[in-house]
Amino acid sequence: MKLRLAIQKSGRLHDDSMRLLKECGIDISNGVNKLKSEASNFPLEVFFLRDDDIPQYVEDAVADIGFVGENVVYEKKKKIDVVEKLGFGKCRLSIAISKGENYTSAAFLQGKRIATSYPVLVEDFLKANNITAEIHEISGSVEIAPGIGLADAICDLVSSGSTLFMNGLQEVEPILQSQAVLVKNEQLSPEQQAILDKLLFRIQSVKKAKNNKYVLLNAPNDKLDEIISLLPGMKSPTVLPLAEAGWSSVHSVLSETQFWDIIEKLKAAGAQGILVVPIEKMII
Ligand code: PRT
Ligand code: ZN
Repeated sequence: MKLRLAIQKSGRLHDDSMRLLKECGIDISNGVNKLKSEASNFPLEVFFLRDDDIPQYVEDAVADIGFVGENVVYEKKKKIDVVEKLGFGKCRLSIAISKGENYTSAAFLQGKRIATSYPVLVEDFLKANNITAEIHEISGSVEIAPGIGLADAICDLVSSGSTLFMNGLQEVEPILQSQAVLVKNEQLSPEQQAILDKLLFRIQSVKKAKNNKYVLLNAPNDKLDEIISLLPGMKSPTVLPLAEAGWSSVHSVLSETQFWDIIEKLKAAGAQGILVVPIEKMII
């Protein structure tokens, strides 16, 4: 029994999807022109597909699970479960209008023409705001639509914002925050679910490790209590005596979000020789 995973064949999510599998210790030979590939050391078969097709394949149980952007999942409205956010492919789906125009609320869009590749999500947004507008579905280069007179506004994915900027547009309303997620078929067998649980355990360990750093520092013993109180750690920090009398080595784990804040406080409290080391996996 193998679990069948669909990932993007090529494009923005492909490399990060392959990297995540690698970080989970799963070896897959990445034949660029292959439709599928088998892991040599995990019960997983990987299908390489267009991202837009992944929700349908998972609903139809051609694949059991998939890695795909939330924007695609919610646009396609297939009967599949979103199981886990994967932490890559982050972007937002936003309404944008020409730079010179003044947008104060969604009412701006009343009666306007909106070009997008996401007609379902735009329709949902308009409905929720009681607005009627004309949706022009186009499949690519949405950002040029206002310039050629095809639309008054667009709704497209944005990450850095430079595409909008280069086309004289301004982002005025994010309607969905998106990142790659793991989706699954609604009716996995218990055996399939067991394999998925193993994979999820690994993915969560990789994600936790990425969000945390291992910190080692030297502390004068008379400051130990204060320094330890600053460290959240997994349990309590590890404290080892240094060869030099009156000093200890303290080891702990800090999350990325609190990191700089705590490092500054540690320095102020007298910590020295602070080393910060990436963590590869975190099993807790
Ligand atoms: O061939 P296939 O159908 O599989 O690929 P695709 O061309 O449909 O998709 P692809 O590879 O472009 O994107 C795959 C997924 O990556 C999307 O569905 C999103 O979930 C995610 N993603 C993250 C993005 C972006 N960031 C992104 N910036 N997808 C597209 N863009 C585009 C956007 O459409 C716009 O043209 O990048 C441009 C904007 O980028 P900035 O940086 O200029 O703002
Ligand atoms: Zn696509």
